[in-house]
Amino acid sequence: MPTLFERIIAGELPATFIHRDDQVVAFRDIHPRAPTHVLIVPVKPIPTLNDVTAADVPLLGHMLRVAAELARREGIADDGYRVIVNCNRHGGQEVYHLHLHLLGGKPLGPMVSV
Ligand code: DGP
Repeated sequence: MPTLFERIIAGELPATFIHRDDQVVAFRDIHPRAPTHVLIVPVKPIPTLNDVTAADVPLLGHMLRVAAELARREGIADDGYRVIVNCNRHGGQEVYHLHLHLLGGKPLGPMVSV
């Protein structure tokens, strides 16, 4: 079964894309938690951060560079932003296709609410 994000990448489901290259896409989150809320998603469907291998290290570095470039393009780089990876149940992961959340555009408050 393809993941939800594989279906978005394939164009089977709609999304607002702001970046696409041979390794990574980025599109706006359907339920934005901040004025800028973008998901940076590898084309390769790695389920969780736990599944990353040594071979994926360049891909993860590329994802972070894309996040920083998109932050600049979104105009949030200087004020600052947050990049999040949720992993598994306690991390609140909903979609089991690795992704970065890029959040910004307002003060984001404490890192974790307890
Ligand atoms: P996570 O909890 O880290 O797995 O985050 C999954 C995010 O994916 C969540 O913030 C909502 C977003 N999302 C879920 N379904 C869709 C969708 O169909 N389109 C878009 N653009 N985002 C989605």
